[in-house]
Amino acid sequence: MRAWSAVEVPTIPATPSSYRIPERVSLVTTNDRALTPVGPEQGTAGMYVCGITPYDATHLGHAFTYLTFDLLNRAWRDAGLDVEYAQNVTDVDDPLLERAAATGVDWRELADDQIGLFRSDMTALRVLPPDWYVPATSIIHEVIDLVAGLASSGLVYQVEDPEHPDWYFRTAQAPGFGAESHLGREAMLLEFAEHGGDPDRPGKKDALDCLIWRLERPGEPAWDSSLGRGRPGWHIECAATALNRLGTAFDVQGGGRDLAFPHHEMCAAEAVVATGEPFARAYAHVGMVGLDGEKMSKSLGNLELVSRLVDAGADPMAVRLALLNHHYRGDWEWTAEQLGAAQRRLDAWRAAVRADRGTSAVPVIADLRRTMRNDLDAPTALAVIDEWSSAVLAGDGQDEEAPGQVAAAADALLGVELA
Ligand code: 5CA
Ligand code: ZN
Repeated sequence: MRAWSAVEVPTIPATPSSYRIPERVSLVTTNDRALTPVGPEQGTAGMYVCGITPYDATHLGHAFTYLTFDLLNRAWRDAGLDVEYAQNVTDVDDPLLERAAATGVDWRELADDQIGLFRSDMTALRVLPPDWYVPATSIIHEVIDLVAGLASSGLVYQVEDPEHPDWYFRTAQAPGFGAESHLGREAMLLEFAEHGGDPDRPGKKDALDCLIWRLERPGEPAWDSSLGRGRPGWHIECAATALNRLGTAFDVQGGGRDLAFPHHEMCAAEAVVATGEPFARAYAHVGMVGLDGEKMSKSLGNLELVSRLVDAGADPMAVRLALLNHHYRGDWEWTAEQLGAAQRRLDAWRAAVRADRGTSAVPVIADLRRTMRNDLDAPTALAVIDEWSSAVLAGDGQDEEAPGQVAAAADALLGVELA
């Protein structure tokens, strides 16, 4: 499936080597818990970012997550790497089917509508599209093949439930289990219950075992398979999607912080057992965006939507700037004032890049590269451009090329189009 409209990324002038910039992009990864270079020294970086469950419109929390990995994509490209990027769409899962049933809408129609909205939001925000945009319903055969690969490990079984003997995987038996999240068993059980797991289901061999194939229930979509008619579990969807496009040991798996456990740990457990190789080399997680004192979430209904802001007249580049004003790893709360402040910043930057001349772009570009390669420090990058644009608006500098060069750097590294 084509993801969304491609975005042209301008090239920015090279900075002289006297400006020392780290060669590699580094992140504070969840698995290493320290600043770690991510991506190869040269060649192609592989990135898998967990996509939406399309039952409600894209909110600013989702947008913040995809924007974060867009910054990583841009930083890698700027550092001279090619990037292979895959993203899934969880277009068959409990919350989607429950919402469809509750509202009397066909689940497929609901999913397609929401996928459409998501794509137009991503286009408006100038997020570079993934190379593969993969609905779960399009890879059922890949899931079945992966389960077959897992089954030879002896870690796959049918739950003791005569009515619904669904298929499970003995997650906690996987080599290296826990190395991504660093959680102890008690914390894992709590997180599992909170994020789509079923620790209390009778008939499982271990509370942390995860569903890999759910047998058909009346009124639910189902596909024929060697495991019986049914549909995939959640983690196996992402494991199959990533492995079959990026291979094993790809560079980064990303998503919001709510996916660190169980989702990413369990994807990795399945992939490691099926292939004997590591899944992602690094895991990166984005802080939760809140509204009115709670995490913004579809289930709570406390949402601010990209599409609503844009329909109400917001410049999508101001929405992007408002999000970029927060470092990706922290939790933060959305307020309407942040959009006003971002619009004022955007106006100032646009006025500055329209000037005939300004102070040199060379140190500005070096500082932007340095800050973005250092754990995607977007708030500091914004301050770098603020300083340059204030100087230009105060009449400083004689460099006629500087305004165009700063505009190109803001676009290439931050995705903020100023022209
Ligand atoms: N389909 C699964 C991933 S395979 C899923 O979690 N879908 S989602 O629609 O619930 O979330 C999509 C992405 O947005 C995930 O990476 C999730 O971690 C992230 N996300 C959800 N809510 C927030 C929030 N409030 N702040 C930041 N990121 C969020
Ligand atoms: Zn996922």
